[in-house]
Amino acid sequence: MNRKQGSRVAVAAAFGLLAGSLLAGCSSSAAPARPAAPADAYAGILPAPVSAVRTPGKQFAIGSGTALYAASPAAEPVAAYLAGLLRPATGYTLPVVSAAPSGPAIELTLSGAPAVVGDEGYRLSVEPSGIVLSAQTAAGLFEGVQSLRQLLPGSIESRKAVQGASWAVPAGTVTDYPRYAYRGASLDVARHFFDVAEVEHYIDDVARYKIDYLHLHLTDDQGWRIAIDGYPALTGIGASTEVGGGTGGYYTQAQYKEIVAYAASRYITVIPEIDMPGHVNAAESAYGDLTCDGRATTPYTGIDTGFSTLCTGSQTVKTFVSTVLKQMVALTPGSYIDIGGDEARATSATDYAGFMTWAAAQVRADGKTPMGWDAITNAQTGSPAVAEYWGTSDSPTSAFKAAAASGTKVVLAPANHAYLDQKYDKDTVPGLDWAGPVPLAQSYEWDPATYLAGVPASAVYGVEAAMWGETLTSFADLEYLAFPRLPAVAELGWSPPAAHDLGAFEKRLAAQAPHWVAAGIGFYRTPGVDWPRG
Ligand code: TNX
Repeated sequence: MNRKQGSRVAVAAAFGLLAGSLLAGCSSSAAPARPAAPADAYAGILPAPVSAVRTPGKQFAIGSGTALYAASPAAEPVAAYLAGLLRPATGYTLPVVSAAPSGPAIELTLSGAPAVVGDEGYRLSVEPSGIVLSAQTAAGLFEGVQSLRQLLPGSIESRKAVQGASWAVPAGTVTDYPRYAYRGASLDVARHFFDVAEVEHYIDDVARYKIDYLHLHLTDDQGWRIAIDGYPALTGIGASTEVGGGTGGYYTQAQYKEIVAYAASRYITVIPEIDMPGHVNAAESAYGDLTCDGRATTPYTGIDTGFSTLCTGSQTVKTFVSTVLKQMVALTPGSYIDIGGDEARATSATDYAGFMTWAAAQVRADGKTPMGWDAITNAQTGSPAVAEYWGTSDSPTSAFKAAAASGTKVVLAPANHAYLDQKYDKDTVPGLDWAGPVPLAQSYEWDPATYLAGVPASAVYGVEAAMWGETLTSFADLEYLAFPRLPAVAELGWSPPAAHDLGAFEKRLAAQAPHWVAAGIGFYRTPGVDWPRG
C-alpha cells in the first residue's frame, strides 16, 4: 500500500497495518498466511527500526569509485569493518579515507545525528549522491552498518566476488535507537566446547541483530573452560570432557582476551559466568577439596542438573572462588561478572544465601556489578545488581519482586520464549524440550515490559536469547537453533513496542534469508514464513 503510493510513512508502522489487514482477510482460510519478504528493503530491516522512510524511485549504487569516508578518527574502525563486509562480494577497493572525497562516498560521521538516537542509535540517509551514516558514538555507527547491509541484496554477504551484481541501496532515511540497553545472547561453552573461532563466528552472527552483550557460560558440571592461574587441574582435568564424553577444551587467558577484544570490535561486551555454588562438578573433579568430604568427583558427561555444590563454608572454597573471580575481573573490561546461582538444589537455602551474598560482595569489591540467575535475589547482592529471569511462569518469587522494586535490574530470558536450546517443535533435532517446544511465534509473542507480574517496566534492563549446550554437537547445531529465533528475541530488545507485529516480523525474516544463505548461516525454515528458495 505505502509502496505503491510511495507515501512517506514510517515503514514499521505501515507494515504492521498491511500485515494486519492481510491476516484479517485470511482469517476464514484454513491455511495460515505465509508472509513473503517485503518488496521495500526498508520494511525488511530487522530488528524493525524506530522509523524508516523510503524515497521512492531513487537509489545510491555502490560502485568501483565509492569511498568510505570516516569523518572522524572514532569512525575509522567502523568504516574499516564496513569495508571488510563490502569488499569481498563487490570486488571493489572501497578505500577508507579520512578527508572528504570528491566522488561518491559512504560517510560515517559522529556529527549531525539527532540527540534522540542516544548511545547506540543512528541515522542513515541514502540519497542518489551518497550515503551518510551518523551517530553519537562508534557503537551507533556499528548498529547503523547492520541496517545498511540489510538494504543491499543478500549476495553482499558472499565472501567471494559476485559477478554482474548491482549493489544499489534504495534511497531513504532511517532514524533508529534501541528500546533496551541490554540485548544479550548467551552461549554455553561448558556442556559442549566451542573454540575461539566458533565463538567469534557466533559473535558475528548475533551482531547482525544489534545484540550488545555476550554472556559466556564458562563453567558447569561437564566442563571448566577458562584457565585460572594457580589451579592448573581446572583445565588439566576439569576441561577434559563434555556432554557425551567428547574431549572438551578450554580457553587460555590469552585466548579469552582475544574473544573479549573481538566482541568489543563488534561493540559487544562479554559477561563471563562462573556458575556457583551448584554446577561445579568439573571444578570438583579437578580439586577434591572444594567438596565437603574432600574427595574429587568423577568427571560428568550427562545432562542432569542440580547435583553438585561447593562446600560453601570452607576457607579453601572461598580462596578458590575469590582467586577465580579476581582473575575474571582482570579479564573483563565490561561492568558485569556473572556468578550464576541457578539450580543449587544440593546447597541448603541458608548456605546458598550466605555464600552468594559473599560472592556478590567479592565482585563488587573489585569494582564490578554482580549478575546472576533469578535465584540470586534470595541472597543480599546489594545494588546495583542484575538478575536474569529464566522461569516459565510470569509470577516471580516475592524475593525477586522485592529486589526488582529496590533497584536490581531485570534481564528477561523466560525459558518458554527466549531459550534457543529448546526444540522448535517435537520433531526437530537438536534441542531440549523441558520448557518447549518453542516455535518461532512463541519466541516473539511476549512483551518484556509487562511480562512479569509485580515487576515494574522500569526495572527491565533488557532481554537475553539463551543458548544452552547440552544438545549442541556442532556449530551447525548452534546456528540451526539460533536462526530464526535469535532475531525474534533481538527484535524484542531493540524495536519499539509499536513495531511489534508477528506477520511483519515474519516478512522481515524472509528478507534476511538470502543474506543467511550467502553468508553460510544455517537456519531452520520454520513454518509460517515464506522462505525464499535457495
Ligand atoms: C536450565 S537456565 C539451566 C541450565 C540448563 C538449561 C537447559 C538455568 C539457569 N539453568 O543449566 O542448561 O536449563 O535448557
